[in-house]
Amino acid sequence: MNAPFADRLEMQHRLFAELSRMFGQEVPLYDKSLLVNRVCNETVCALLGGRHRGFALTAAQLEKSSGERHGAIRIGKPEEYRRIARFFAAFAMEPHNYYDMTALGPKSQPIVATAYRSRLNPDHRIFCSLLMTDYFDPATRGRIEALLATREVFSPVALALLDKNERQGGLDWDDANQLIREGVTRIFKWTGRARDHQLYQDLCAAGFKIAADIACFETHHLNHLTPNTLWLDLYTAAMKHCLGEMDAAAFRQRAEVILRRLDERADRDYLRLHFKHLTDAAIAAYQPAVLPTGEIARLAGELTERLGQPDLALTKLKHSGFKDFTEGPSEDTPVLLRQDAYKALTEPVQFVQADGSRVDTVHTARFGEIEHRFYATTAAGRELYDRCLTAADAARDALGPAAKKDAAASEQAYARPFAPFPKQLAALLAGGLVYGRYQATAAGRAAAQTGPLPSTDLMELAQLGYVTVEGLRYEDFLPVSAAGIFASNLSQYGTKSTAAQKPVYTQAQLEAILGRRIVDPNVTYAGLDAESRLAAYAALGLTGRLPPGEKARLEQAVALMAKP
Ligand code: OOG
Ligand code: NI
Repeated sequence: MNAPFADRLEMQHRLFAELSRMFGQEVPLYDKSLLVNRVCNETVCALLGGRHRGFALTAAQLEKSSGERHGAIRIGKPEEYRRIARFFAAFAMEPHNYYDMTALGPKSQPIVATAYRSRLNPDHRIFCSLLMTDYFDPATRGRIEALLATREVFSPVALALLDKNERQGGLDWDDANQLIREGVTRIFKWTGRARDHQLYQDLCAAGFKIAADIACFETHHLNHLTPNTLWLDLYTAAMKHCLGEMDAAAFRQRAEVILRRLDERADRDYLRLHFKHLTDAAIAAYQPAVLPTGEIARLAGELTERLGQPDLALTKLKHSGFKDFTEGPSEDTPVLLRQDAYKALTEPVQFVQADGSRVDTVHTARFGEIEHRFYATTAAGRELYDRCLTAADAARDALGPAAKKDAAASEQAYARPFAPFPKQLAALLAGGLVYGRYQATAAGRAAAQTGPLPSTDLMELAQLGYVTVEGLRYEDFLPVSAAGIFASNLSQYGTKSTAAQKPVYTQAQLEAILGRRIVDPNVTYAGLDAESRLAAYAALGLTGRLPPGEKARLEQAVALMAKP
């Protein structure tokens, strides 16, 4: 049967384009940060064009390749949480990973979370938190739950559309557009209205700003919408400059340092990772070149001048400054993801009290994050990352207040513990630290026709030109980074449970709320890696020469990925 249903991926793109438009109207600084990002990305592309002759992006391609977004919402009730899962299912977005934010020691928050995305080649994501009310003492819990019990975020129309989507197995475009409208005009919209000012004040005073942000508002307002950048440090410096935290001379100097690093590292693997639309053949056809002397200084100067134009005078907008430190690995370690943000804005809100009276006040929650994604780590890679991260955090903490004042010293202190991590894709793959995708080349097939190949090692075969390799990109989130983001935006480092005993939360519990399993993204990364290895071995006539058990192991990884 050929039902005339809207394509779910097309729906997803529309939803996120509309969310971005909604958020840009709600938060002018967000719109401006997108412009700062574009200007920085143009500088990166100019450098790439000088280094790889033939590389160029049109404005439209740049716009498209930077159109990816992730947003975050915070939910109060299990029933709402399940509805959100049903909403995103209509857009082919499934829950990935379980993030227990209550189990991060002093960085803990009273929430658990999952993130919605497509399983393969995701473009968009939503980090979705659920407030755990039993984290609180019974009196506070009772007040939060009583308030939440009286709110209805989904309209009857939205609920009917969710039912219809499930009953029919899809929605036609009229219905799809209606569901998107429900999202941007109601479910995720900021209204500036809130309820129960007393509870709000009590929760904030007790150090639970996050609970206040969730319980006292009428909708699942989007609290940030994060674009991707082509080089995070350049954007961060540019924003600090535009927000008045770094003068033009300092920015220009910093931009030169950053662009020099980019020049060192922006090899073909960088192009492969950052530009999905480029084929291997297109990338191979670019002629490697050396930038002319003075080119980096020229680009830095040009960028400084552009950022100084009146349309980017962000000091004119009300803001709370930029985050102190970037989350994630050191800037030279291309794994997982790096994130940064301008801090949450203080915005006007009006409380409508039970007796109808009004309280005009302010609320600080919505912020402006940016991210830069790198290679997905294997279990061994992740373990190494977690170890390096702990050491890097400690090294920076040891600097004390100097860390904020001396950016270069703090960058160095943070990078040193990451020294054990290889910095190049080939070494990361050879060390079994990241996942890859392997493909036999025409040369490899031809060589395999004439006689047995010298090795079954894919990295060795890649050196001979018989195989191409790329790294899989990390498509998920990092709990410690998320905790750092929460902490900076709530201006609260973390929370402690006020229940008699802090409850233990589990993935199974969240799955029961969702009414479905949460996808383990590592199974997908491992499955994609294994599938490509099997195909490459088969194409090169190597399957029979694999070590005992290797073929079965790879087939098992592929089979696991296919499970619902
Ligand atoms: C979610 C914070 C987590 C990320 O990128 O790690 C997050 C929130 O602030 O609600 O978005
Ligand atoms: Ni985020």
